[in-house]
Amino acid sequence: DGAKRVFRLSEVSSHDKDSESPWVIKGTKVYDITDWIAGHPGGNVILRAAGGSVDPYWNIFSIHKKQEVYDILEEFLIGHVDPQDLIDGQVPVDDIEDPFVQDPQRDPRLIVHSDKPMNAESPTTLLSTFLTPSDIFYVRNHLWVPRIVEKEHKLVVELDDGEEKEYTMSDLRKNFKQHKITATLQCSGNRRSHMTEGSRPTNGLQWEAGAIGNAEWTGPRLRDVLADAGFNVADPPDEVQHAQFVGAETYGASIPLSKAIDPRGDVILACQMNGKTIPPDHGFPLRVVAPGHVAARSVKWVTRIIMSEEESTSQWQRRDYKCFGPNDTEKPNWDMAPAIQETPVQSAITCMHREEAKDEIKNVVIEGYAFSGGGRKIIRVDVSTDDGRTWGQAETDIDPVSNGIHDWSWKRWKYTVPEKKMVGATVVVKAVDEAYNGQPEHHEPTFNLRGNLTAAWHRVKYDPQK
Ligand code: MTE
Ligand code: MO
Repeated sequence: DGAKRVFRLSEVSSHDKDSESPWVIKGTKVYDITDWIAGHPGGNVILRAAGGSVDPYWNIFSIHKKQEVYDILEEFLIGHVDPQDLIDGQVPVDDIEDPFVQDPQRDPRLIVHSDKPMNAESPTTLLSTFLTPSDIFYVRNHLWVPRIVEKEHKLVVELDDGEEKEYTMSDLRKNFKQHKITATLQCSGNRRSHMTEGSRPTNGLQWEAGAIGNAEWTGPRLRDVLADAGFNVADPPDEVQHAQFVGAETYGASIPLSKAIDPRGDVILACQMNGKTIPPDHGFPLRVVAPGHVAARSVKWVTRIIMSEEESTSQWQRRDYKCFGPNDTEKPNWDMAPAIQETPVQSAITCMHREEAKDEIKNVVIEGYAFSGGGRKIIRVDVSTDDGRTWGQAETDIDPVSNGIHDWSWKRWKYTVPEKKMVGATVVVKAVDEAYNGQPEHHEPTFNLRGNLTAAWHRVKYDPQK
């Protein structure tokens, strides 16, 4: 029985991150995690603890402190630490550096869902401008914010034949034409809490409607950099089907080759956000912006691009960001569903306020956003103030046209109603894009356990106090 084996700490420590069979200790038990790494939600991050105790890490990454995780670990039990190496019955552990201590300060107006890693959304009342100011742009971090010195930052482009080319930030700024794209980034979990309320509990951060924002991004086209690195963008090799991106803190994701090299796809390596250096939380100094695709593919702090036959092998490509049917509540067969790339039609109400009264007729102004993936233009926003029985059309031409070949930006909309019609009103919004795609009326038919791509009609009861 393997679990009865006893190991000296010196032996455990030889099974470190560079070993072929990494081990960790939890309490005084020893686990061989070799077979867990591929399926571990945080990917290789767990290797930081290899060769020693996982406890100080899990004290920081506290999402691990639940039975479900302990049960998985138990499958990899191989034995115990030799009692002669214990002090007061415990494995002596070194203090580890908390990778989050370097995280930046955040704007106190953000609504925080978790702080290590930082996940915070914009209050929707602040999403009232076409461009979302960077300081209130939602933050969705899976890990810590890597501390990067711009002068030392390198981007490596790895081609399918193994050739690599390296770029500094100065190369990317000076040797390539800089493109300015206005693009909306939306987390696949935006409005997840609405799905939970409207149907059943979902797993994941319970975002309201503020995990979305629109910004101006500037930098070279990915296509141009790939061409410079020697990739044949005009006639790409059949073996290459995906462009994988790796972030400095180990996050990874990929987009299909067709998007990466599309001269009209506007994928850029952004060096700027809203005309300034990108803030640390949003990818300083370099992030991919793949407009029209779910924001999870716009990899922040990008250090490596790999042109590959395969999608990124990361958890965030192969697991989390997928949808299954409403009935699929057991362990899904992850390989059966494609990774989310382009996103469906979305719309939401962001605020309702009484107009300053010019005369006796008082109006309520209802505002919100509407957005569709794939650069598909929003052609209509329908608003109802009687819970969907009758409809009117919102005004959508209130903002400048976005930069970029397709419609990568949300449309903000406005709908004005006499206040007397708003007594007890339930306001509903739904939008239509240029492919005449719409939004589902209810959450249940699109329920998926992970609560991804919540996009049913947004309903809000009018509250005159607000
Ligand atoms: N890139 C890295 N390197 N690490 C991350 O955790 N999160 C992704 C994406 N890119 C992430 C990343 C997800 S899921 C989203 S929704 C967006 O970044 C969030 O971008 P933002 O924090 O700038 O709003
Ligand atoms: Mo996300």
